[in-house]
Amino acid sequence: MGGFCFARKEVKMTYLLGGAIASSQAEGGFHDGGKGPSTQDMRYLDGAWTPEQIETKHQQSPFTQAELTAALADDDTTYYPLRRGIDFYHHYKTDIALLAELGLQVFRTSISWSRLYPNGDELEPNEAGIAYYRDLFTECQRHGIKVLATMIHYDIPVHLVTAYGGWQNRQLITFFKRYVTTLYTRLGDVVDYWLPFNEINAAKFSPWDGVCLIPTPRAGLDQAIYQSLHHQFLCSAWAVKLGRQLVPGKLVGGMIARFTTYPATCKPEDNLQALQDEQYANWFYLDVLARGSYPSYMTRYFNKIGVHIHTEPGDAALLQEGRVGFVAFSYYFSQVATNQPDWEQTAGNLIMTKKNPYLTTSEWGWQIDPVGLRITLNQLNDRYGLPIIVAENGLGAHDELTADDTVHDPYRIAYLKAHLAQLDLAVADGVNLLAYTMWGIIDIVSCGALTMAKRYGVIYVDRDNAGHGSDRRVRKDSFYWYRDYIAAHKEAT
Ligand code: BGP
Repeated sequence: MGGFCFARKEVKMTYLLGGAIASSQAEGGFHDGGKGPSTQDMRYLDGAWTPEQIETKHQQSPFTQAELTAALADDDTTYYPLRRGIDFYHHYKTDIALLAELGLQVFRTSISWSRLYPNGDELEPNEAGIAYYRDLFTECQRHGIKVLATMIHYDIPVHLVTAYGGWQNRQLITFFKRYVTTLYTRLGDVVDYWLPFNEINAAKFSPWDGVCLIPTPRAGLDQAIYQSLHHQFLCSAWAVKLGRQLVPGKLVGGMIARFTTYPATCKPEDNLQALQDEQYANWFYLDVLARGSYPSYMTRYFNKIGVHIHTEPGDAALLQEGRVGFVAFSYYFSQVATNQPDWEQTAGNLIMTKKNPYLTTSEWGWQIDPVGLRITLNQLNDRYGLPIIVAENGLGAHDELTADDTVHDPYRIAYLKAHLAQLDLAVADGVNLLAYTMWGIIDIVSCGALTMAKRYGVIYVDRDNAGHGSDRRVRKDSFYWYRDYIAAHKEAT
């Protein structure tokens, strides 16, 4: 007789434990190896623009090529944190050796498009850029560390903004296809997992980072954001489709910044608000990437805000064909949804959010919520049924180098311990977890705060906010704790 039973079986914790950085926040080497200027190199000009900030800026002229050139020229007299990073470009061999000492199983970093194509629209790549990433990833492999490479972590060559208007221009898809083909053919053998875009929902909450929009009048802002995003969705689909041909067997994924959202009360209106916040800020992006079409709730939303996305024949089929092989997210905090206007606010990652009275916050006001990580993992698993990568998670804090030449960071250990425990619980819940890459495994320049004051790493970097310091790397207490945790995790798998 046929049938099945749910037998008791041991759940294996086979996911990989790792660490993550991004090229624009770590590499430096701003002029080296033929690299062209990227939009993140220019970030000091504008800061991270929220729609509200853009509204106040929209009457200013957008940057001209002349302004950009002038800004690039005074590079040697002024310290721009993102241009200098932590000089990972010149330290990667010793940094990877430290990560190997940590026992890291997977390392996530991004490739700078402007290192491979300084202007973005050239026909041939810059060989020095390819050689750099080949060396870096080969070094990881040599130490038995897998590589998760992000193709675009916010930055694109500046020229693509000044000459083409950035992601609003459909022509960027042609340039991206050239870039991604080069990535697969020249680096495909030394990369294990690919992510076309970091936090693709940044388009909405941080338009300069997400879709590289120069100041746009409020009236046209939503239209510009969603049109740009449509082009990014198509690029992601191309990355999946070309990946199938050029790097068969390798997974290409999609990523959002996850804003786990709870209704403030059991009032139906708060629940409706939570549902819609989730749809517009989170699910929309992964629904397109993982399900391969625009969800129906966005038709209602686009009608409401007056957005009409220009599509071309073949777009819908491409989105279907280019569905991602895994979903990924960054997780730093959870938030509350309510339509009660006077609810207390606090900060979140590049956004303001509503306060949850049951949670404590980081020094930057971000609400610390380990259980929310388990909830999110379950939600993603239920919704998409795909492997999942926690691509970013960590605690930004002020660290102090002590007289005994280390950093005592029990707060970071407590944070990691609490969040990592939720991974095992989620896997026991049935979640298909592929990997966890802790954010800022080595101290890097903070993306939102644009300083070295906000540190995430288990490895301290001797560099201050003004750019002074030896760049010496120092193991923090959390280094030894994470090393032992990874060792025990490996033992258990
Ligand atoms: C994410 C970005 C990262 C990183 C992180 C922490 O949104 O993908 O680049 O910076 O946030 O943010 P911050 O550096 O502002 O603390």
